[in-house]
Amino acid sequence: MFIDEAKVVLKSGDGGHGCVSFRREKFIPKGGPDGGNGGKGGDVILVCDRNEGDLQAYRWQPHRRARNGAPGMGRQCAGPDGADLILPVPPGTQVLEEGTHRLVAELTEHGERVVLLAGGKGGLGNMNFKSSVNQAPRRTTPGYPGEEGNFRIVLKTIADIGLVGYPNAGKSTLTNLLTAARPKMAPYPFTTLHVNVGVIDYPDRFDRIVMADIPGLIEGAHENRGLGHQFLRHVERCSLLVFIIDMAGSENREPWDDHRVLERELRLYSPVLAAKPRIIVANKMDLPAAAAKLKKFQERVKDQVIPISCYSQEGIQDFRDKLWAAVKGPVDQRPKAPAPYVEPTVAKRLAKVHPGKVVAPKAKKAAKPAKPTAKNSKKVAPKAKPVAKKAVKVVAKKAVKPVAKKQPVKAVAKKKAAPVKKAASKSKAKKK
Ligand SMILES: Nc1nc2c(ncn2[C@@H]2O[C@H](COP(=O)(O)OP(=O)(O)OP(=O)(O)O)[C@@H](O)[C@H]2O)c(=O)[nH]1
Ligand SMILES: [Mg+2]
Repeated sequence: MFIDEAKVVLKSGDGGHGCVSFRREKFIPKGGPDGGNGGKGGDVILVCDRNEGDLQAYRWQPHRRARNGAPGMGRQCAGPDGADLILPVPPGTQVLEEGTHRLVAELTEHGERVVLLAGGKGGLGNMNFKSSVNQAPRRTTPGYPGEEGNFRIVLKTIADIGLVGYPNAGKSTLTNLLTAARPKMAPYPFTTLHVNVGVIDYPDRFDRIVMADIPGLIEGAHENRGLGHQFLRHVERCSLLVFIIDMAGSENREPWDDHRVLERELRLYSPVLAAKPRIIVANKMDLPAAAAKLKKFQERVKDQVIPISCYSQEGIQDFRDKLWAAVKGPVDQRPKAPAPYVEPTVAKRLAKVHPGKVVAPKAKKAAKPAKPTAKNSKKVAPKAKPVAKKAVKVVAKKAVKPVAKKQPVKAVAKKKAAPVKKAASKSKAKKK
């Protein structure tokens, strides 16, 4: 059984008491105080261990305590410290204070250590209180008590991708196909009853992507129908959600309805999850009804859809590559978070209150007619210009050219030629 939540009562060790003791040795009378200090109580330490799968151990053994420190001893010997209580937890574990729900610790990296409760300090033995005026002190201090607390340990799986979809959409089949994980797959709803984490290897890129397959969601999951929302916490940390949709509608549902319900259930679970970037995968494309439904789906849902078939393995390689680009590719090419959802009724009310802000589509409609007013005519001028130019050219060709070019040229030639002839006749007269 997969356990992802447990309530625990933890206590760190008490410190050991200080010791009252006096040195007693042959030929050494009144050897003085030699009572040692008490040992420190053990801490309660959480250690993140990737080999831990879930929190089962804490469900069956919720009361845990670290060892107390031992009391001090004679001959100035300190008591041994109490052993720490080491609690291994899987990556992605959160520790919340019971009652207040305050987040106390969060462990995500393998090997990470958090001291949850510190052990009590040991008390002082009487050797610490000797002085010139008190050479035989019988004074000691008691060890400090350890800390105690009630906690709720919650596991939120760490994965890059979370598969979200209706039961029987093919989430586990896809996980089986792409990763070495082997979740159970069968043609009945709720085959998967807990989270399965698989790793998609990209040996050519020397990298990998971690994928989480969670139980299917159904309409009303927020009212605890089906397995409810409880497993959605395991995809809260994912950087990308993959919606798996049965595009063939093999369960007598329409794929666009599935998509709408999934979106709604995510919104009702948490706005953070609803705002995560996502890609839509159309599965079961090998079935005859799928192609036509995909067309209709894309008319209704404008987001990009990746068609695949886990059965014929069509589109799987393309999907692998797109996953890589969406998770590890350049940041500007990754899918963007969807626009915040506004309920249609709220949108109507907002449009009334802020008419200028909310009505972007109406503003576009108003801009289309562009009546020929005085203002508009200026804007339209660039279109009118070429027409005007052509008209001018036509006029120039037809009417102006023959008249304007020929007549003035002849006139000028006559006027210029006349003075030359006159000048030539004058020079001839002078020579004579
Ligand atoms: N024809 C066809 N059947 C598929 C395809 N992918 C999955 N199936 C079948 O669909 C059924 C359900 O598949 P699962 O992978 O168990 O579905 P799931 O989404 O994990 O379902 P839950 O675990 O119940 O949420 C199985 O019988 C699969 O063989 C596909 O591409 N084509
Ligand atoms: Mg499954």
